[in-house]
Amino acid sequence: MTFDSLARLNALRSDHEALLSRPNSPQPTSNGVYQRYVHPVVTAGHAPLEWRYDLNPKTNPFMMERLGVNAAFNAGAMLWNGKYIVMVRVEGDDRKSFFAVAESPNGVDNFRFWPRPVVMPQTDEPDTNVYDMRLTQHADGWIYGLFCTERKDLTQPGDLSAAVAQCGIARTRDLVTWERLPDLKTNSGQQRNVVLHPEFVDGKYALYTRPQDGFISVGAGGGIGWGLCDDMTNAVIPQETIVDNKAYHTIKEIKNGQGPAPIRTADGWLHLAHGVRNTAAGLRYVLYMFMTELDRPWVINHAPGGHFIAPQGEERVGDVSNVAFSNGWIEDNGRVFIYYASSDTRLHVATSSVAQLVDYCKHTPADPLTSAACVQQRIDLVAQNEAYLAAHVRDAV
Ligand code: M1P
Repeated sequence: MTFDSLARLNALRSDHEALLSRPNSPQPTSNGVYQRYVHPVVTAGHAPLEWRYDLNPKTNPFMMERLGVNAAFNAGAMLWNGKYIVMVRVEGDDRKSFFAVAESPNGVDNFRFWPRPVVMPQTDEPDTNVYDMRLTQHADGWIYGLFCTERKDLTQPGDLSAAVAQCGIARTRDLVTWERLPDLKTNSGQQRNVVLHPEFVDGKYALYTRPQDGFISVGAGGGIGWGLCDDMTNAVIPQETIVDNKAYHTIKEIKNGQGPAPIRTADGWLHLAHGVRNTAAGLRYVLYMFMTELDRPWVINHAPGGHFIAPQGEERVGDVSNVAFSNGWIEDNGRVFIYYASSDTRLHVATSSVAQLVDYCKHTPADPLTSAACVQQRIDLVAQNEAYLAAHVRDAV
């Protein structure tokens, strides 16, 4: 029996091209806040064949996948040369993540990876794993990538799972060549989900942080923090203030974290974040929104209750099930493309607009924190609707 490696390669190429060029379309229904799409925008299958296969039939006669890609998810995002760019967390079969840029002409389909993954320079303390890059086009002219760098916790040699998370920092002018800067220094034991605000505040760089005592558990503290630093080439936050706390019996009871850098609007800054609660089936990650004051981006003035996006249908299942996570969105002429990943497996888009998101934040009631108060919210809504309908019917007559 002979194996036709060329035929197999041709079949692989044609399947890959079909996936990459597959049109995406809006789902038939929407909640009026945003529009989900039928297909994920980036999956493990989008990774170029050249990253996975040795294409030489002499050295790979069975055309086997040599370096498998397991998942493509949690992506930073930005507009770049008129294209929609996502900085994807690509995870190999070996569990290590790396960053890679994929670009699309319209933000909802035809995402194609650039030819090579990002080569991230190392600090003196090499990363074991890197993930979840937040891209910020800063007023200083640089594009910053802030990400989680994970290393073994050497103080616990007997515990193979003991790890330390810190905020890695790199900057670029072209998304290809990266200058690695020292990790962020704060007074917290560990950090994840750190995001650079796009503008100077009081002449300083401003960062959203997520202090945590342990690698998974945030411990007694947690919440979304805020701190200022003088210099991103030696980023130190001497004082960190929690501006969005986790709270009992809410969608952010266990922990939370800032998503992408906030979007400036005439009404204030739009923020997207994730909240985590515990359940009998494990942690559940959902997305929520809030707004902060324009001149004081650390002061929350609108906090709609409940989740904004929760994993739905097939999104609920993956390597880490029941997770919706976002670290990237793009605002383009008032239209907003929200890149969210499901269950640590694949990347989706939901589209909305600044007008819709501001309306959502300003007019969605806050979480009243008890069942009785929630019932009252609905009673009030029903009464309001009855009054409106009565007036409307009278007007019509
Ligand atoms: O597995 C769910 C998410 O867990 C972490 O987020 P957090 O620090 O808020 O718990 C991150 O590892 C994230 O990448 C992952 O999606």
